[in-house]
This record gives sequence, C-alpha cells and structure tokens, in this order.
Amino acid sequence: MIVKIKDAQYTGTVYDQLPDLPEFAFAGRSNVGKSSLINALLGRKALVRTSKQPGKTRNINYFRVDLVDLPSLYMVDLPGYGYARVSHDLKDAWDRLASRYFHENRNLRLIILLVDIRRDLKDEEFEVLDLARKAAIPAVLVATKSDKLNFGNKQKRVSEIRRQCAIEPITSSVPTRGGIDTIWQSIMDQL
Ligand SMILES: Nc1nc2c(ncn2[C@@H]2O[C@H](COP(=O)(O)OP(=O)(O)O)[C@@H](O)[C@H]2O)c(=O)[nH]1
Ligand SMILES: [Mg+2]
Repeated sequence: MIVKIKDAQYTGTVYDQLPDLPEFAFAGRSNVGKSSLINALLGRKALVRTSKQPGKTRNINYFRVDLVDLPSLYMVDLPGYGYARVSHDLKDAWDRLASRYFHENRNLRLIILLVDIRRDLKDEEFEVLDLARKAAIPAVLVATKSDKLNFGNKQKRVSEIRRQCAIEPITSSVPTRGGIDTIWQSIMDQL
C-alpha cells in the first residue's frame, strides 16, 4: 500500500454536521462493488457493509480516513442506482440527491465512478459523468471485478469501455488487490 492509514471510521451521513474535509465520492450501480472497493482501499474487511442491502444504502455515507503525513479525507459511499426495476420515484430521488451533492459541495475533489468490467456503460453512468463535468469535478472510471475475466477478455472489455466514454478505466479486483494503488494515486493527486 502506498499510503499509511492511521484510522478509518464511519462518521455519519450527508445530513449530519461533519467537519469540512476533502471528499472522494464513489458512485455506481448497486452490486458493482463500491463498498468492497472502499474496504479494500482502507485495508479493512468490513468497515463498509457489502452486498445487497438496498435499504441500507439509500443514504450518502461518510467514512473519515486519517492518513500518516497526509491530510484527512472522507470516502463517500453514494447510494447505488439501477435496481432491476427502478421506479421513477426512486430514480428521481437519486437524481435529486446526487445532483445536490455534486453541485452544493465545495469539498468534493473527485468522483470515482465504478462500472462492472463485464458491462457496458448505460444512461446512469453517462449521467454521473455529465453531472461531474457540469459541476467541474474531476472523475475517474474504475472497471471492477477484473478477476472475473481472463487477460484477453479483460483487454477487450477495457478497450470497449474506453471507446464508449473516451476515458481510460482503471481495472480493479478486490481479491487480487489489482488497481488499489492506482486508485490511491488518483486520490492523492486531488488531495
Ligand atoms: N470477484 C469479485 N467480486 C467482487 C469484487 N468486488 C465486489 N465483489 C462482490 O460483488 C458483490 C457486491 O459488492 P458490494 O461491494 O456490496 O457492491 P455495492 O453494492 O456496489 O456496494 C459482493 O458479493 C462482493 O463480494 C471484485 O473485485 N471481484
Ligand atoms: Mg454498498
């Protein structure tokens, strides 16, 4: 690991009065691996609750991270979108929450958008990229679960994703810790 973590803890939601710190937000559809990736970045097994608990992840959750010799920051777990049957109400609620979060937040330094390496980008991903662009927030794209593909297929999917959005994705894998250092580097570049 290229950074040393002093402490990492859940500190509350977007509705709590939290001290101002730089924020790094993780976005992506449900089950893409957001919580697992945050845990892997923090070297924790289960600080962030993983797997399908839709009710638990509707809020914007803040995890405070204290680093050795670097400023403290928040990793922000945005609610997953794209449930199998998204109701319009749920989609509208997500759009409002996300749009306010992106536009009314001076501490937001970077959007880390996750997409499953096996899936194509859909409207929701383009919406997130668009929100980031309009709010002038830098964004990186992470293609998750790369351990699910062999080398050749991984290359194919990476170029397909790059073609779809003109962004070079960072491939990640929680079990092999692939991509973790590169994602930390993108965070430190904006810290
Ligand atoms: N093989 C593999 N499985 C992963 C990876 N990341 C997450 N998962 C699994 O995908 C499922 C959803 O992960 P979770 O982190 O809860 O997704 P979230 O809904 O985006 O927060 C869980 O069963 C994880 O164990 C990965 O890099 N590789
Ligand atoms: Mg989650």
